[in-house]
Amino acid sequence: MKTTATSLAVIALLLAAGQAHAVSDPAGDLPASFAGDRTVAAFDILSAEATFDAEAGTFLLHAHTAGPIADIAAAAYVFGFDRGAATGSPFAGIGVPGVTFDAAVLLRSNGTGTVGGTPLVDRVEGNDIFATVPVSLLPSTGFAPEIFTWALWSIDTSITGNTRNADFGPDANVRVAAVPEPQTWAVLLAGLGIVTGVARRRSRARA
Ligand SMILES: [Ca+2]
Ligand SMILES: [Ca+2]
Repeated sequence: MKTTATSLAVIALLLAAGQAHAVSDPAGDLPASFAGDRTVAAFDILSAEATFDAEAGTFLLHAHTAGPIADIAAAAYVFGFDRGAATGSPFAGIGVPGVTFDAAVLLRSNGTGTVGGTPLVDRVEGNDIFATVPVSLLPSTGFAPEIFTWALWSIDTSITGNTRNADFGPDANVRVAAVPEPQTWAVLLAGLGIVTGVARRRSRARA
């Protein structure tokens, strides 16, 4: 019975490992420095994720906001990546010292974006914006793609300078998630193997 419970716990972990790793951000936390319209909910990031799909060779980007995105022409979302060569804290002056990047992916509310000088297509659905970026457009500057770190910030494109930055989520760089996560799966499957082996030995011992 105990072994069955452990097996179920391992299976639950396996299922959890297969899910995406969104980073949550509080509602209503726009920095005081933001010079745009603070009542526009599309600027307020509630969660974000950047996932590296090694098999497809792509980064999957997703932001979820407190309000509809397509209605706000000036809204855009920047995923800043540290590919290995980022230095400094460009937003320390507005109270966000933990964000650093050496590449930026810009996603606009009208379904277009850019990475470096290359145009991108993004997808806006209600309060969500998505994009798929080939790893070839974010070449390494020192890190392997699965250990790139990133942060997201929303901007009002009608404003220039750092007062256009509406919300940061996460407020400091985090590592990309990976799908599938080979090490995680290997460890969990090995764990399941041990649990199954123990159960077999116990049932043989009882017989
Ligand atoms: Ca927020
Ligand atoms: Ca925030």
